[in-house]
Amino acid sequence: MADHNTSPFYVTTAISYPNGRPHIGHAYEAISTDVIARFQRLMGRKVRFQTGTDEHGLKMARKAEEQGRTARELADEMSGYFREMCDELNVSYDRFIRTVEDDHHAASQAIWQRMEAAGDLYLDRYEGWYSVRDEAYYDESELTEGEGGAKLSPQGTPVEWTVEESWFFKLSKYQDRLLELLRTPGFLEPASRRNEMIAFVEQGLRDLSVSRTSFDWGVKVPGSEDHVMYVWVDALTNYLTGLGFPDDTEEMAEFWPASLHIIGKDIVRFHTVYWPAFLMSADLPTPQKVFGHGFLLNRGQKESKSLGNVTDPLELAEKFGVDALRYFLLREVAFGQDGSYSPEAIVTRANAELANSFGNLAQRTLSMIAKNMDGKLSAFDPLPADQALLDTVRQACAVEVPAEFEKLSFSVGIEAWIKAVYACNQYVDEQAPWTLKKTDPARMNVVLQTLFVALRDLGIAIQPVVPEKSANLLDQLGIPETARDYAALADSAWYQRLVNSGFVVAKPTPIFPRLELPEQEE
Ligand code: ME8
Repeated sequence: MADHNTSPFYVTTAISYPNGRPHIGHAYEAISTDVIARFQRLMGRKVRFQTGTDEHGLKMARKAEEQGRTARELADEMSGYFREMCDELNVSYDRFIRTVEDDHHAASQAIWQRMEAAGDLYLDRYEGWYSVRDEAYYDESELTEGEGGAKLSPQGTPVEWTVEESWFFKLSKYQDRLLELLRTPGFLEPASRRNEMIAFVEQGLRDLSVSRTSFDWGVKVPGSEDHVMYVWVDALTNYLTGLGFPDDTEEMAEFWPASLHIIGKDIVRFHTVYWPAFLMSADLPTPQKVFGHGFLLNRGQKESKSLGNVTDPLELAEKFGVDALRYFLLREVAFGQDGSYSPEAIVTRANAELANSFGNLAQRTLSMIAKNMDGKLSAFDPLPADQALLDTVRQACAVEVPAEFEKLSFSVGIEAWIKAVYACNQYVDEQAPWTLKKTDPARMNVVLQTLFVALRDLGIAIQPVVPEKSANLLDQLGIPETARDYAALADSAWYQRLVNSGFVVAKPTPIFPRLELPEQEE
């Protein structure tokens, strides 16, 4: 493999509002970020991966009030569902952060004090529009009109007129540095999201209200105890809290600035304008990259409680399997664009590619080796047709998949992988080892072992996407856990070592059973 980057890699998801249970969009973000974290680990990088819940603010306070309980009670219950979702979906986070935690309050107060020391905070009166659903301030000029003349945010959410004493952050001071950052290639991806942010900053930035006095569910402003911080100030700081900020920790030295913030397209402004400005003010380096993924739609429609089409991601995982769901989301949706899902689409994709192609290939190959060769492997000399297949598979697994995953083009990488699977299936059909069994057992031996080698490459390459199933396959192939990273693909001695170890292929257990479409629920 070509030289690759071995520097530490810090990746984060957005932290979700636990004002309700997690939905498919949350699952999508957690899974995609997990694929990135797993991929980078397998590329040999030291990875730190953080996710969690964003528990303060008016949205949480109001939802709790509606339900007649405290914000803390609501947060405690709902945050638990988010963590459970991550655990069930095999999301390999290093820390699941909750913004109610003490170290997070301390970190938020520390960044606040640094912004204050930089002379960037002043007390004034805020008069303007606020969307509780977006937890965002909007300029009059950004609003649109909804039914009955109601004013709506650019996200289509209601806004309310707000007047209160507030601390302000001198956002305007950072205009030029922000423009320079936004124009830095690779800082904000996909590139299609850049122009919008550049236009937003170019039109002139107003100072930002960064504290509230009309409610108290938040992090207290140091020295100004009747104020709580604007929820986005504390929320964004979570990325530092997890590394031990403000202490001079090893984690800060190693992992800050973050390599990659994964977020949805609706919160790009917070991550590429406000967040870098806070960091510049606090004299901390800005993140290397922010990627704004698209939205997931249910049969092309936004999910909402009123449409009654809200899907519980864990129900999907239970029906179809965690890895089938993960595979579907990464394969079907071009990362960065919006995508649509439905139970039929998941079943169709999983059956065609995982059950009938990859799973079937593994099942056929391993059962023939177990049955016709007593499970025994030996050194073999491939013919040109065998070598051609091995080269195709190796190219896809060791070159194309890593190159595309590195660029976050998961659907393209998986496409290269499934094409290699198809090439293997075509090879089995052409070589017909079941016929060779009678006519030329020595040749059958070579064909099946060629497929065994191909399966090992395919199993290694797809691990970030389907971690449980690929581990199961690699176990059945006798591949040691220490030899499953992308670098192992370049090791030419692995097969001989496996042969020497006396490993015997057992009768296989299917990895991807065929899925049935669920009964239509009325
Ligand atoms: O925005 N498809 O929290 P959140 C894909 N607390 N992604 C979606 C989605 C959908 N249908 N709906 C939401 C917040 N998301 C803040 C973040 S970060 C310091 C604070 C994404 O619970 C959304 O874009 O509303 C965001 O990245 C994440 O889910 C959490 O959304």
